[in-house]
Amino acid sequence: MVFPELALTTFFPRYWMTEDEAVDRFFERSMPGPETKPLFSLAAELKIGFYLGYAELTPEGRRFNTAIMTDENAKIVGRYRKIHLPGHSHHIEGTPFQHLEKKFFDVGNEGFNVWETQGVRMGMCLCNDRRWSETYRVMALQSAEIVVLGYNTPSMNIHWPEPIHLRMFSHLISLQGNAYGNGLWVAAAGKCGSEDGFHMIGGSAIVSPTGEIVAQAQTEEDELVFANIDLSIGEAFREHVFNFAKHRRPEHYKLIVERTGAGPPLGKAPD
Ligand code: ING
Repeated sequence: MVFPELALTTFFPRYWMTEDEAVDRFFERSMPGPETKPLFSLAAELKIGFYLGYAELTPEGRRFNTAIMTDENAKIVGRYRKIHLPGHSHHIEGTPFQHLEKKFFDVGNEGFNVWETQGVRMGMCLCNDRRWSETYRVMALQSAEIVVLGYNTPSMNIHWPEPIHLRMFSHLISLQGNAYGNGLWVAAAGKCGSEDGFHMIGGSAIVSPTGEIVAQAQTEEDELVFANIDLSIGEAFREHVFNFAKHRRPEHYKLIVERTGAGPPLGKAPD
């Protein structure tokens, strides 16, 4: 069961406030905590493992946009702290809302990992991470079979007048292209519709390693998007077209880790 990003609270990075106020109102000090214990108990009773996104305050006072993954006994087997934090940390004038993830959260400090649970190798990420190909490649290089993620995607772009249909298009193509390019199943759950009067896109979906969408939310209401998936489909892609060991040439990829931002071209006239 994949729940969305920041599933326990409103998407509070849309609001300007101090970090202390955000911590007081929206961050979990323990997981499970008193409010989430019933979710863990029911999941254990039903033998359903789950992914849950929430705002994490560590005992040392670090703040992360976090997700946990449990096994079928509601035992936490993995934790992921969001690495690609979109938006800004200063106040932007003249927009209907902010996007202050860089203000309220530290960059995740535990990397992109894959866990073996319930007989499946499963990786996790969060929202904006799904737009970056490196996210999936690092997990596919750990032999992931499925990547699960939650998201909160405002339908309005506060930086430029992006046509609204592109918000759904870029969301889905990020899932489909990267599922295909890494031989992965991808399951993404969005918190959507009007939250405090601010609209977020729906489009929760389950995507096959073929890149095809096998199940997708039809509304912006509460929905269970479900599919019986065949993990062996991914094996075919990882064995042939995306057989990393056979086809990848990391000696030619070094710019990917050497450069953070784009730099000057390297092309030269042939001898
Ligand atoms: N939300 C958005 C997301 O990546 C965004 C922010 C939307 C960034 C569209 C760029 C383009 O879906 C979160 N919470 O990351």
